Amino acid sequence: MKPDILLMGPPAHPDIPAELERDFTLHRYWEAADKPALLRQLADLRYISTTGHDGPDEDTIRALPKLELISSFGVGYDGIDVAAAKAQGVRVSNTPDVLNDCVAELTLALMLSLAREIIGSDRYVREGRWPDAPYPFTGELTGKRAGILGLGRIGKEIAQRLEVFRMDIAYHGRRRQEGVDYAYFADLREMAEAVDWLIVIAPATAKSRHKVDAEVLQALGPQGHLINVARGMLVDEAALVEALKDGVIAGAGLDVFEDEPHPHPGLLDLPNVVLTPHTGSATWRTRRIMADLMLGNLRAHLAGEDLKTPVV
Ligand code: 8YV
Repeated sequence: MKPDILLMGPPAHPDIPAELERDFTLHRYWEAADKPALLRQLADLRYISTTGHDGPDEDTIRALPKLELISSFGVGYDGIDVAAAKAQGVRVSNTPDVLNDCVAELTLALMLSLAREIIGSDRYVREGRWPDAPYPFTGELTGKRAGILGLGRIGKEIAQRLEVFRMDIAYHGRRRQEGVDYAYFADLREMAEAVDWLIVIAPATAKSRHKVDAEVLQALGPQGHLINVARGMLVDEAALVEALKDGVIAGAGLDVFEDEPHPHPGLLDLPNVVLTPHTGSATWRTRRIMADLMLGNLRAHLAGEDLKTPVV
């Protein structure tokens, strides 16, 4: 008999349910009308498949005393109570590294589309305004200064791509990194003041909530742009809307939001923002590799082998 597995939220790749069903009997948590009843029915459950946003939370972990592994799809795991899992001896795995290129690519896409006003230009052509006058000049990335909040694995891929644009690169994080030549700022506000582009790619933790607040935006200044490809909670979205409206900063490119899938309504009418629906890793190639790694961790555990990419 196949063991049970609980899929917490909608699959992050369309093939995941069928692929899980090869080895497991699949239960869909988010679709269950009576979730406590489903957890009672699955009291002997050993495996969970999830993403970094769909849990499980502490109560769910506690309701499953035989749980062995939470295999998550995605690098960030802020939606999973890892401390509760650890306390109960439950392993957690994620899918780091395999999405670095993809997220870095979207970061550049947001930056280029803001700097060169791709969306406004596209509208200009479609609206038939080109014959009347050329499109107004725009900014560009070349030679500008970028500050990366969170120079981790994805942050470094972003930095490499920015080097190609001959941008001056700085970073802020808990500490200066050995062997990294980019300028280090111990203070985020000071970095924001020194750069034209502030790029957020740090993990969501209790300490990183609203790290980019009104004061940091003020420091970024009227020529400055904000990019967030990490988690919405790192940026005070209400303060960002005000800053964008009042010209405190020039613009923003956002792939993530505080209350997904509901961006702050104030963002929707602003011409100086580019919004994408959390698609940093959402390409066929990358999502396939992430799915393989999420499934690979489950299969490794089933076979009694080491997890490929453990969190705890
Ligand atoms: C998600 C992400 O995995 O990796 C992360 O941390 O945020 C994404 O790649 C994706 O949105 C599926 O939930």
